[in-house]
Amino acid sequence: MVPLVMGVLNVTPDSFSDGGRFLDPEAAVAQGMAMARAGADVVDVGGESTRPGADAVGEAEERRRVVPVVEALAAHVRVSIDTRKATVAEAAVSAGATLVNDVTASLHPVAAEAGVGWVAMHMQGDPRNMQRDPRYDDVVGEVREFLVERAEVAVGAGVDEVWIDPGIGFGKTAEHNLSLLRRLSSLVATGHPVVVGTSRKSFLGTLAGGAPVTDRLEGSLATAVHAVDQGARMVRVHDVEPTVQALRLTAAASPMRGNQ
Ligand code: HH2
Repeated sequence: MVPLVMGVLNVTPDSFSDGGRFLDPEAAVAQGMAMARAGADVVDVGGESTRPGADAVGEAEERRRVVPVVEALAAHVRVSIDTRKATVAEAAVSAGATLVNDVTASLHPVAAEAGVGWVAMHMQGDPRNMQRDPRYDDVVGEVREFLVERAEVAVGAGVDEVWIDPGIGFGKTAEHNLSLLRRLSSLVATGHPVVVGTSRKSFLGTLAGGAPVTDRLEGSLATAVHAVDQGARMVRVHDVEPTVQALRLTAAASPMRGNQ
């Protein structure tokens, strides 16, 4: 199955890697269109940073940031709305978004009501405190159990398209993130399509000897290819063009291609 690429578009002043670059709606729409041309299957529009320690944004301000951008892009590419707020998700869906990307894994009623897809992501704690001292007895088992329960609730509520996401970096140490990546097949085995977002995240910097956020493309590509190799059906990335190219090359060289 051809993996999907979700391009990240943060209409925020403070996102960890592209904060402030796309706060202007015109710049945001241009970036979304460029990602679509580069091969993004979905453009994920967000109006509130969830980086560790980020301040919350008011509902009206978040809606003001995302709605015009969703509206302009939805005619050209599938749009998802990355939000923690039901009202923002509803406004974005009315503006044309067809996927609710939900780091709180609680907005399935919005997706059910609107007849759109839903991504349930795992997070321990909330963005203000999640990286203070994350602890698990069995990170893979706990994340899996949480996501399966959330997915079952959503399916029961009538959501037809349910994705699960381990939430790399959300209340997890570098070692927790690596355990989840090593055993991604355990999430894939649930039968729910898996989406993974490692792009530019801080554990890639840690593993690469302190690489700054501007210097994590290699780690982002390596982990995207790994995730797809393990069965992830979608990767959430900032650098769409290199990711599409890396995934195409990997697919072309895959033994699954047989003698073609
Ligand atoms: N990561 C971020 C935000 N939303 N959604 C899903 N489903 N999976 C993720 O891994 C994920 C996500 C954080 O990255 P980014 O949007 O670039 O940063 P910020 O939260 O600072 O805007």
